[in-house]
Amino acid sequence: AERKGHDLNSVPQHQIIPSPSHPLVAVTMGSDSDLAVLKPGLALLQSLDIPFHCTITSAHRTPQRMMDFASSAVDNGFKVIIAAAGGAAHLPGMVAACTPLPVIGVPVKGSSLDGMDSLLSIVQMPRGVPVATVSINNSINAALLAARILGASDETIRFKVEKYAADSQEEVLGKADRLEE
Ligand code: RP5
Repeated sequence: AERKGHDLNSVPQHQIIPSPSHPLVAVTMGSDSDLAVLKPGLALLQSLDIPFHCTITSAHRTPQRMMDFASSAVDNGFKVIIAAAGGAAHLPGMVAACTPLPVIGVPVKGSSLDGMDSLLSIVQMPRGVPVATVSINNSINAALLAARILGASDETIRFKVEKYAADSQEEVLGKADRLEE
């Protein structure tokens, strides 16, 4: 697989950056306009030391590229796919149809319908082809779910997921303490 990832804030949106180790997570999106929504999740994957590959595959504008991406995902060594799309967001479902890997769908809020179009398009997959759907624009949860899936068979990643939860708890407890002072 092409390798890409890490500091996406500092590079042009399509540029590929070498990853130090083999990417476990493939992240795809229907358009470069989805990247801003994905960035927090990509940063989180990076902070968890989970290598990822990031690309654009539009289900309707580049259908062959999308199918090639999804159908080669296993052979390319990926374990989980995150797919983000907006509008009539068929990308996650189409990707899931072309791979046995777990697919996490991120509904992207577009300029109309407050993202409900994307949410319902992704969450309402008919039986037989599952897409694990996170809430609208919630790439953080997509990254964490990918980490949990990987963590089921990778102790190092599982520890990092547990540390993330512990840190979140500490943050809330700290806020509660300051509020009660
Ligand atoms: C979808 O259409 C993309 O996932 C994006 O969320 C939306 C708008 O795409 P652009 O018009 O910005 O390319 O396919």
